Amino acid sequence: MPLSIGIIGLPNVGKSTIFNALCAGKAAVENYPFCTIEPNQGIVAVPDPRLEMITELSPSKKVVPAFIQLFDIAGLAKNASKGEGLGNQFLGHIRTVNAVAHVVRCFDDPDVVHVDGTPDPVRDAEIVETELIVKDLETVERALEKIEKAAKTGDKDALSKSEPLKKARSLLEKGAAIQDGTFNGKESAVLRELGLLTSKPVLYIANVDEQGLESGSAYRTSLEKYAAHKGRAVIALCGKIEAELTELPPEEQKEFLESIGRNEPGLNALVRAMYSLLGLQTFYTLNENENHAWTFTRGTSAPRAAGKIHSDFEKGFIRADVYRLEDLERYGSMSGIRNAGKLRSEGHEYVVQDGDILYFKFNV
Ligand SMILES: Nc1nc2c(ncn2[C@@H]2O[C@H](COP(=O)(O)OP(=O)(O)OP(=O)(O)O)[C@@H](O)[C@H]2O)c(=O)[nH]1
Ligand SMILES: [Mg+2]
Repeated sequence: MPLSIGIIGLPNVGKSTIFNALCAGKAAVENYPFCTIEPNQGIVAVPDPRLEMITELSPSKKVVPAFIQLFDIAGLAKNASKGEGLGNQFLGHIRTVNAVAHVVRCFDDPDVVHVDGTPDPVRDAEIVETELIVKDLETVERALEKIEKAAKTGDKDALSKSEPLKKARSLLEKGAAIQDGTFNGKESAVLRELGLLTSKPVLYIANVDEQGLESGSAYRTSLEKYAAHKGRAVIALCGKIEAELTELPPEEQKEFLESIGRNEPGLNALVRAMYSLLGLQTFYTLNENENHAWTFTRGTSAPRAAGKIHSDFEKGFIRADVYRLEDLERYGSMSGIRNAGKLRSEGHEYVVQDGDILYFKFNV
């Protein structure tokens, strides 16, 4: 399964609207015959202009993009961490995802009820974040209690976990997320076992109205300032417009986008931001049968990258021929690139770079 993002936020802010728009109209993707696996779970292709460009220059019968997995998580109310409503159960769903997209309402609409009367993006974001922090604090305290009991029996292993947990506790007590702290490798390993909610990378989605989209708004600006302060990204889009867009046939979609001065749906930028939030990069393989985008994390060696395609490729790895989209644009084909002396041949130690086009040579 691809890495996953959980869509979170207060109730009624547009999470499901955005989730459904993300999953709409992408049903026939190979390997994932149904985008929406369950009503609240979907697999989404990553819109990739590089893959499109590659396919224009070097057509193939099939094109396989990269994917991410999405979860639409029900709204978190104040005191969700205390088990109020269904909130507590949904906090559990956040535990299983790799990163979080936090939808914040930045639109006025008297027809859409806001849990606290009117939107206030910073207050609203903080309500949700506080719930996650309170829940984490509870988790850490429980773990510390266990450790103290074990330590009394002389369990050295338990004792070694105590310091990282205390460090996490004091961070959470200050109202900060685990993400905002600095933990070394050993400390992180201890915390990882607990699956803390605030340890996951966060991206904000400002759900704006048309004006907020075109020229910005006070709501949007306040969220952007808040996010910048935390070193997090914001993607602004209008859930309502995105949902309407998915209903249109491609031609009309294009016209509509042009009429609002855009060349692609806001969802495309959102999915790319999610992909990079997950720390993912892409390499490509191409031939006349299939142009394929493959997902990897920074620091992956050429043989490991080959292993993503087939374990035999990794076991029998000899070398990888490497080139870039720019080379393909310039010389037209891999043989053109080779003839120009621009094809690089890399060995076991090579660290794959985002955007590399690879051709593996291997023994079986
Ligand atoms: N005006 C306006 N309304 C929106 C927008 N996005 C969503 N809505 C409306 O807001 C209401 C709630 O949207 P949902 O997507 O169901 O909200 P949610 O966050 O999933 O809500 P819960 O799952 O109950 O927490 C619906 O009536 C939507 O039509 C938007 O961009 N503008
Ligand atoms: Mg919903």
